[in-house]
Amino acid sequence: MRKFILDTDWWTDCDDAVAVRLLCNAHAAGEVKLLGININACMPYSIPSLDVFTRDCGVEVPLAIDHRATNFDGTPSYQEHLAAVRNVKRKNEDVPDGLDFYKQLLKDADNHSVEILSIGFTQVLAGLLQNPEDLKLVARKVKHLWIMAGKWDEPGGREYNFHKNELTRLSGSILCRDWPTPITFLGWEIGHSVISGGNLPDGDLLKQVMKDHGSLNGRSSWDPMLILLALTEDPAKAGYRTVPGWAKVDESDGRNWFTEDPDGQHRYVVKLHEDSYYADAVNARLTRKSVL
Ligand SMILES: [Ca+2]
Repeated sequence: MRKFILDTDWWTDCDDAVAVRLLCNAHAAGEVKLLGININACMPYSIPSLDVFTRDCGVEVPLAIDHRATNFDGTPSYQEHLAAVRNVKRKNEDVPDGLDFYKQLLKDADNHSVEILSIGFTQVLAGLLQNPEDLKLVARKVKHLWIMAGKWDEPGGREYNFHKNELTRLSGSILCRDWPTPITFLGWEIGHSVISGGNLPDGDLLKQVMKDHGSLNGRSSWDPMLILLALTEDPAKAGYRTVPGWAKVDESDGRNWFTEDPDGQHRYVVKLHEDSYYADAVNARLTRKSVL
């Protein structure tokens, strides 16, 4: 069975919650194994809200957080409310730091067996590349990195996950330069106009999240589209063509660049269908499967 680790900012946008619901449903259905989730932006309700939300999806997996990542601007809108609706089992202080979490999960894994899903900032993943031993561990255990980041429909594109601040620009630059496995990028231009999560039943916690975010009628689908692409595995089956080559992020301004090369280890996806095709595919997988 395919094994995944999710890296999410779980921060100001609600498409992370749509993505987590989709992935938890796949795990609860026995389709894939979710080994754990790391949050790469930190506020007091980060782990409490994710703990409540994932257990509400019938999933209880290891959680972790970058405890130092408290300096991202913005006002997260749904976490405090989520943490208040059920008993919280885990708080921020109860979970390991993101780097230790990855090292442990990867040490325990078979070679080339783990796929990483990144739908937020990349400083923890880039942090794994700083030490030669950790980098070897990633090269040995990770099979593929699927990442929502970048804007690939123009040279020098700028996108939030890479461009947000000095730390994310540097991390994106390191990640593109040094990450040792193949990478699939899903860019800003793919998910922006695909609106999902707007038809949820009353009483669904995801509906509460969408409402608290001000997106009751749905939200752009960057993160859930990345999850669905990774779950489908073959981009052609998920409705995309791919462009192979090498991605690069400029650490000084956060702009991203792509050099096409048929032998490149990186690829970005391009949509082959109308937006409704992808929105329907995401919406079809959002119904909560079970509750813990
Ligand atoms: Ca995100």
